[in-house]
Amino acid sequence: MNQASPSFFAFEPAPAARAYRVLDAAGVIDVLAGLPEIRAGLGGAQRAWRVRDVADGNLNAVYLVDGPAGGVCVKQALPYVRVAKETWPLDANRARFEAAYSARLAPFVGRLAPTIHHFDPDLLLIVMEKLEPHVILRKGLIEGRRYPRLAADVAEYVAQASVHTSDIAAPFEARAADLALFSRNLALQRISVDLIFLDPYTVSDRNKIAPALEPWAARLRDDVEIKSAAARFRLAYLTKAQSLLHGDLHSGSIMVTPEETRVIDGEFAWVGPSGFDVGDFLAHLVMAWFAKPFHGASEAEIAASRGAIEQDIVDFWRTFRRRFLELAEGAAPAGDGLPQSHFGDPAGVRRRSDLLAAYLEDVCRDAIGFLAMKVVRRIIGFAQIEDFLVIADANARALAQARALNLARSLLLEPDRYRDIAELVAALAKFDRAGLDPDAAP
Ligand code: SR1
Ligand code: MG
Repeated sequence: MNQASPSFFAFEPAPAARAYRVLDAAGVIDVLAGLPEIRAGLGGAQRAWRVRDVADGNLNAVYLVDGPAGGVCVKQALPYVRVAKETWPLDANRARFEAAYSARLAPFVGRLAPTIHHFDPDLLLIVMEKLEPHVILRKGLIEGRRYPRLAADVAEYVAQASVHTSDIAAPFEARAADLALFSRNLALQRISVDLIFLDPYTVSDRNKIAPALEPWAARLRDDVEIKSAAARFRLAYLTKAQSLLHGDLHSGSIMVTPEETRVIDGEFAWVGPSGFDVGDFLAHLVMAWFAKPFHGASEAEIAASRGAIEQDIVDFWRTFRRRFLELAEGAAPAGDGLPQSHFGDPAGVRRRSDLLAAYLEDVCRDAIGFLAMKVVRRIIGFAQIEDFLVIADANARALAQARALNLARSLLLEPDRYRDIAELVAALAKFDRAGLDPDAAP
């Protein structure tokens, strides 16, 4: 296990000298066999190991390997976008940023992320804890399953990252190191900037637009108020370096059981606005809510699933806010932004609390905008989500998506209506009455 190794942070790829190659299942086994600790953990002879290709996300190869004594998960960054194959080349060095992100957050998030056993900087391959019986959250939500720990666990994860990698708790030298490292994660930031912040508001060959949603796509391209709001959040993403972000905290980046939650896939790591991950997670709960009636469940099951998602939205928001303030109030004196030494007397302590509360309000306002932009990008952009894609009837699918777009537009144009999370939850039912026409908002 070399999670804390400084080599994670030494970003000096020399492609000609490196032994990178795309591994197949047999190649994965051979690599693991050469790692004494992993070999011991799997147990038995190499020929007894069973390997399964379980790649599910858009970008990487993922294998589960089981031996008589245990299992591991192996993730290799491919030199292209997996779902587009060689037609979309992509720098495989993204694995370095994922490994570095995991190492940076491990002291704060502990068991809320998988344990990293090994990183191979040549093969750009991460060997990590095999999560079992965990499932990808998105699949569980589509099946209508309940995860009682989810909201509190993800809130804890995001609050820990938001405080401990910010100027509230980290010395500026550590912040500068994060910026120096993660600002080089350019290939994946190009994807985020294009797919989230630019493509849906313009004509792009990458956009996938259902015919019934063409009027919505035209509205997003033509409405200067929507585009201005989008520009504000795009600029925030590019300039507001508050804390280290996961950068892709959707329901495909979280694995769950009813008892446990693990955040995976930190390859989009970026130092940016703390509201980004908050909004991303909420956006995917909101979209699961709008898609739910079209997943073939009974009325009672739909109502129960939606009620659970609403509760998760509220619990996540409130727990994030509470934990952010608790962590920030107690933050080590190392942070150079709001040092406790400057606010020592009782009046000063109160003033520091006020400043932290204002900081948090700003994070939450940003989160609402990013939530909206994440909804838009999953419906008008390239990387669409199974929550909607499993709806076989194209009209029904477009209807669910149009309802989510109605909410997103309102969040962008009327953010002050959503200062309390209860207002956002109440708006779900309102926009659930929307049709396909963007001019006929409820
Ligand atoms: C090229 S597809 C990229 C998308 O998949 C990832 O999961 C991210 O959401 C990204 O935007
Ligand atoms: Mg991913």
